[in-house]
Amino acid sequence: MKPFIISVAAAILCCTASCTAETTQQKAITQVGFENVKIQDAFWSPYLENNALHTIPVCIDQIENQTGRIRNFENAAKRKGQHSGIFFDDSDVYKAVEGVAYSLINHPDAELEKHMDEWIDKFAAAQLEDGYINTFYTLTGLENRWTDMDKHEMYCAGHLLEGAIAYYKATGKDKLLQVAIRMVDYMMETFMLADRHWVPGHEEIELALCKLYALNGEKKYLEFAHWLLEQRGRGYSNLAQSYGLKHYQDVVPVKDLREIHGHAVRAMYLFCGMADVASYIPDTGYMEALDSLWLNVTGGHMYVTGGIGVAYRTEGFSEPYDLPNYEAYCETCASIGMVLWNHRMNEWKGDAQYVNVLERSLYNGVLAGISLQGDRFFYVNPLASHGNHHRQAWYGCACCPSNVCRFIPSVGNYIYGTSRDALWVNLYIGSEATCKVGRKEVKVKMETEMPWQGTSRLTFENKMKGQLRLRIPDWAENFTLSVNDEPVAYQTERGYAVVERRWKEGDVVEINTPMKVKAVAADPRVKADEGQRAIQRGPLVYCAEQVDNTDTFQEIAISEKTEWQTVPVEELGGITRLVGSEKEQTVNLIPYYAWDNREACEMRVWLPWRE
Ligand code: FUB
Ligand code: ZN
Repeated sequence: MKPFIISVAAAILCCTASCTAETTQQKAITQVGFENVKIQDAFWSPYLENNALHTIPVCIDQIENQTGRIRNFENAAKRKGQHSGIFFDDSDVYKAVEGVAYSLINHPDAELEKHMDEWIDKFAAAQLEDGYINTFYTLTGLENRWTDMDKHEMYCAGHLLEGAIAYYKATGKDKLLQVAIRMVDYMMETFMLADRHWVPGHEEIELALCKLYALNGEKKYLEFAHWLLEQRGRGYSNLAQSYGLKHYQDVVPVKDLREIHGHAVRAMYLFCGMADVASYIPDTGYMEALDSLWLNVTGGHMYVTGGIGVAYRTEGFSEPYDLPNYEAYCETCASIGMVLWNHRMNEWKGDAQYVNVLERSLYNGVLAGISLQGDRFFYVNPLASHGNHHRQAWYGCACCPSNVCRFIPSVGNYIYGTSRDALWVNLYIGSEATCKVGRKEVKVKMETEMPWQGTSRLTFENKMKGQLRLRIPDWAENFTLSVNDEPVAYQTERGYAVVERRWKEGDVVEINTPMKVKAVAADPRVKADEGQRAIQRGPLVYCAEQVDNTDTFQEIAISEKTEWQTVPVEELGGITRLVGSEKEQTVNLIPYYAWDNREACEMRVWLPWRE
């Protein structure tokens, strides 16, 4: 097989039944939440199982036994004792609760639920009379609360709220939700209603407040999210001391943001909050800002893996096209943020370009952050290593493991969407789903061999009148589409193949997107990738590890003449290897997400290219 050479332009160039909030702005798509999607997939099911079997137990053990995170809550409840760890460690505990909640939907576990109920009792006991909850300030001096905008009080509250909503949805229990709402009400009274300025130094609360509004329809929570967004960029903060205001996206009002700068995870969570608020409140100007920012991020700040945020010191963005490989930071949380943001952009626009980026970040940037067993994690995800990187069970700053814990079991969120008269398929992941198209409940089943082969079949389990919109991945140069084995007419709209008809129970739609091995060239302005190519097949970016190229690693070079073979193997969870040969030379590649699951060794995504 010959490589197909492309030049990528850029850097490598909810409503559920319980929703009562009104959407005033017309979004193109409403996601089908993971709670209505049962994953049954050769690639993804092991990830969900490993999350339940390994990731959640690792997080619980670290939170409870190896670190003092639960003790902090116990001490806060007694209002005495020491605080241990970092000032925002509470957030990891809430993220683990969120992960458990999502996991309980696919993997019910009464004992685990009881365990979480016990944690929740401890959180409730640590809440102050006025509603404030934060173990760091409760134990180090309440007189200092709300004095330093970078101390993540609202960031922790946002994760509390997200965890509480997830736990309520999964179990019907609202004790944690009541704790979270009391904290939110207290924050509203302290700031918005008291006309006191506050710029959260790490965004997160804004998107969480929108989730609360979506859950209970109480407009004041949406207004609080809007108010917080409008606080930014107006000179109200005390954030400048350490990294400068750019780091915190606090230089101009958010509607005027046009170029990306600052801390990557903060930016992603901010953009999610902006998209959420804009979907309810007209004329915010937020979507115009997000359109520019999206072009800017994907046009000069994103790695071929969908990772973002190159700089170690700031965990943030650098100059356009400054994308070093060995030094790439690419925090796992930032890739998760890319998925969350691009998902919202697609909900707004119904344009597959956002899912193309989402898929890139998901299969490469996010999955590289987790070992195949689900028990070890990367915080930074470089695109080349001298063998000095190795996944760890935990980190002093543990935002990434706890984020992975909640992200993996919610991957069902990104597969299907609906609009008044259409069912949208965004990702091809084996699953059974119940979707609301207009007023009609539609059940579908997807079977697929992705990401290894490009054939996917969607079966209607009841009838539906309307459009089926199937995303055509950007890596597919062509595709075929059939219904019940007969070719079918379709139109192409914003990256989706649209087929309209009266669908009957048992109708089978098959989409076939052949996967070629592609040699991807970077934008010439990316100096770090000069004279090199990255290999991609389907959504997966590949890499060379020294362990597979023992004596030849330093001499690896590929060219247009390299003949590629795909070799499915059982190792590393059942990957498809790529073996490239030219004359006497052979190069062995594995998917980037699977690297460092054996001994620590050299690794490269960008490989020398012989013209
Ligand atoms: O500050 C909270 C989290 O810790 C950030 O999102 C990560 O980048 C890490 O700094
Ligand atoms: Zn992180």
